[in-house]
Amino acid sequence: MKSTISIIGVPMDLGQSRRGVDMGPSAMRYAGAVERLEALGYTLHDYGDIGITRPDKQETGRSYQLKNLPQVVEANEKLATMVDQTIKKGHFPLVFGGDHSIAIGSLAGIAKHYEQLGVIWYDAHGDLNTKETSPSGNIHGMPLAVSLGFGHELLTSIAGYSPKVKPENIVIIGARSLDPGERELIREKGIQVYTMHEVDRLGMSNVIEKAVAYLSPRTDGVHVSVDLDGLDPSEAPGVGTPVIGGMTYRESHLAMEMLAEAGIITSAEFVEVNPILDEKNKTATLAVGLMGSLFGEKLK
Ligand code: Z70
Ligand code: MN
Ligand code: MN
Ligand code: MN
Repeated sequence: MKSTISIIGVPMDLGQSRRGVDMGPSAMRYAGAVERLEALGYTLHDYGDIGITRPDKQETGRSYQLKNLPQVVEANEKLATMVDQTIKKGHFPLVFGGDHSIAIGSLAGIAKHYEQLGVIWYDAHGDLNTKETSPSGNIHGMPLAVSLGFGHELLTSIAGYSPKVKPENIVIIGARSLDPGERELIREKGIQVYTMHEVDRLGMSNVIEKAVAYLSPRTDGVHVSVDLDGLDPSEAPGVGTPVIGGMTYRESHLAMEMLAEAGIITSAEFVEVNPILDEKNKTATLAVGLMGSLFGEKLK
C-alpha cells in the first residue's frame, strides 16, 4: 500500500432524507482516524472537508425523482477533482462520508487512473437504482448504477467520462435489501453479489478469498466502499437506514484484514456514519477500527 494517505471529508447529507450524516467526517476524525493510521507508520494529509452547497429548501418529499440533484452533482464534481489530485501526488485516497452518493465522485476521480478498476461494495444495499427504479428518489441508493453509466446524465458524466467501472469488476458483499430494479440489473449484467445468505453459508473468510481471487487477475486497482449499514445495526447503530441481519464486527474486521493481506486495495471510503443517530460515537469508532485493519494493523 502507498505510504502516504490523503483524507478527504465530504459532509454530504443531500443524497438521502435524514439529517446528521453530514457530520460523519468529524465523527471519524474525533474517533482518532489520523492518529490510528499514523501509528501504523503512514504519513497522513488531512485535506479537510469539501464545501457543500445547501439548497434553499432540502428536497425531502416523494415527488422528487432525484433529490437535491444540482447540489449532489456539484459536490461530486469537486470530490472527483480532489481525489484525482491526491492520486496524481502518489497518495492513497481515503474518503470520509457523508451519505453514499459521494461514491459517484470518488469513483469518478479514481477510475481514470486505472484500465480495469475493481470495486468492493460492502453494504446492506446494492445502490444500483436509477430514477426510474428508485423507490425513494434518494441518490445514495444510486451511486453504483451511476458509476456503471446508468442514471441521469449530470451524474454519469461527472469528471467528463462514463462509465467509471465495468459490471464484471464489481463485487457486492453483505446485501440484504435489494429493490426489484436492482435485482434485474444484477442479473442482466452478471454482477458478483455475496448476499447475507452467502456470507452465512460460506463464511466471511471464503467470501473474501473468492472476491480477491475473482478481482486480482482482472483488475489493476481495487476501491473498497464501506457503507457502515453493511454491519448489523446492533454493532453499527449510527446509520440512516439500518437493516437487521448484517455483518458482525468480527466478520468486518476479518474482511478488512484479509484485504490488507491480499494487498489489492488502492483507495477506500467509509460512508453513512450518522453521529446524531449513534450511541456515543460507537459507529464512527467502529469505522476507524476497520480502517486500522484495512491498513494492516494486524500485519504490524
Ligand atoms: C433504497 C433506495 C440506501 C444506503 C439506503 C435504499 C438505498 N434501495 N443506500 N442506504 N446507503 O432508496 O434506493
Ligand atoms: Mn505529500
Ligand atoms: Mn450504500
Ligand atoms: Mn447501505
